[in-house]
Order: sequence, then C-alpha cells, then structure tokens
Amino acid sequence: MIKLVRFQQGRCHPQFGLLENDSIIDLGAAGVERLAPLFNGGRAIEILSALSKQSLPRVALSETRLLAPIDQQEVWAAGVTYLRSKKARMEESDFSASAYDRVYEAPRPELFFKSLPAKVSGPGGPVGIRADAKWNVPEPELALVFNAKAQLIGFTAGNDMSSRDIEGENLLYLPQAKTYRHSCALGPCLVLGRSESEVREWPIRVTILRAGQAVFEGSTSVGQIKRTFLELGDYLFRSQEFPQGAVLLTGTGIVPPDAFTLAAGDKVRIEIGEAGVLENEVVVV
Ligand code: DO4
Ligand code: MG
Repeated sequence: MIKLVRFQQGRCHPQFGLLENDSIIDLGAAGVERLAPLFNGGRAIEILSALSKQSLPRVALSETRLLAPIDQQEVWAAGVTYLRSKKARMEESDFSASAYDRVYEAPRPELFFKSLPAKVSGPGGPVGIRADAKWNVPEPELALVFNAKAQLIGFTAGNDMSSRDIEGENLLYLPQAKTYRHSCALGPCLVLGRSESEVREWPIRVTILRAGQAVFEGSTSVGQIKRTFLELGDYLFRSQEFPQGAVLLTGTGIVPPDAFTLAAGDKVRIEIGEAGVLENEVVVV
C-alpha cells in the first residue's frame, strides 16, 4: 500500500511525495510533477514502489503543509448512495421526496459536478457555509480517484459540504447547495494498492468540534454504499472524457440530526480508514 501526498514547504512550489510514518519522500526530486502521466500509464504502484527505494530527499511531515492530494482532476460526486442519505433527504423535502426514493433504486446513479481542482481545500484548509443558507452540514465521503481510462487508482477522504435548506427548498437548487466557495475538501493522502473489497471494510467517522467540545459524532462504513465502485466509475465516464482523470465522492452515510447546523469556527474532523484524518475549519462564505 502506498500513501501519496501533495505538500508544500514554506513558499516553495507544491510537490507530490510518499508518506512514510512521519516523513515524506520528495517525488519532485524524481521528476514526478503531475498525476496524469503517472496514473495514465497504468504502472503507478510499480513506479512509486521503485522510487520509494531510491535515496530521494526526505522532509519531516511536521515541516510541511499538506494540500489536497490532486492537481488537475475535476471533482464529481455521487448522491443518495446510502439508505441514511435517502431517508434524511426525503424527510427534508416533501417536494422532492420521490426523486430521492427513485434515484436510490434506479440503475443510473445521481452524479453531479462538485469542484474544479484548484478550488478544493486540503487538510487544515477552510470549508465553507453559505452566508445565505441556514442549515449547513458536512458530508464525510470516500473519494475514488480514476485515471483517464476510468481505471480506479486510489482512495482518499472527502467532505461534500452542503446547504440542506437550499437543497430541500427545491431540488433544482442542488448546484447552489453543493458548489460554492470552499464547498469541497480532500485529503490527507491518496491510498494506492487497495482493492474495493479491502476499502469496503474501512470505517468512516466524523466529529464536529465547537470550542473544543464534540457537538456531533457519527460513523458508518464504506461497506454500506449501495453501489459498487465499478458501477459509479462506469456512469461517471459515460459520454465524458477526463484526460487528467477525475475524483468521485461516493455519497454520505452520516447525516447529523435535523436540529444541527454548522457554525463558523467549527472544526470538522473526518476519518476514513487508511486515508487518515481530514480536518477543516468552517468559515462563512
Ligand atoms: O441529492 C442530493 C445530494 C446527495 C448527496 O450529496 C449525498 O447523498 O451524499
Ligand atoms: Mg454528498
């Protein structure tokens, strides 16, 4: 198993690296500048394993800032892939209830565009709640990373920040409820070399901290996703092309109680299996 990160030291140019315990092997020194050439060739694990054995420069993790572990990949998202998500959304909106019910059962999944790569927050970056929304939640989701040939390359943790009142008012407002400034976070690392059945064993946990106290905790497991990764990837790539590859958030299985809404300054801590902990602070945008 390999953990790929994107990191920055001071004001230096961001680099990709391999995370090993508390240090990062700097792949910039080996000429690895972009993900697509590495992933599209289909030998990423072999190449990265060989590089990890070379004597490349190492940097202490504590001396770096981790960024979202992508560069030029669009981020898309699947919705209503867990029973919990379907039920919560049917409750939040009489108007749209049958749409959620139908899409949960239908062969074609719900897929929507989430973020341009440059707009994604990394670990420690901000996640946004809209100034014109009253009911805001994080959505802790496993993220799949595909290459340009629709091959599943790796996994990371993601946050599909959402405005439930805007989505609940009218499903046609979904793009506004889902895609706004700082609405997406990914990281901390991209896990390569794990199979779907292994990743389905991973737990997903979220803790929301307010003034240092947990105000919400929830958990589920990747195994609760109704659809296979293959099925989601197949639909994402239909009549589409992603020359740089693409990231797909796989939907949320954790929804806080209806009385809960995020506030500025909250810390959202998402932990997904071997992908690790993605923590972000909430800001109003
Ligand atoms: O249908 C709206 C979005 C669903 C979603 O983002 C989720 O289930 O995670
Ligand atoms: Mg979601």
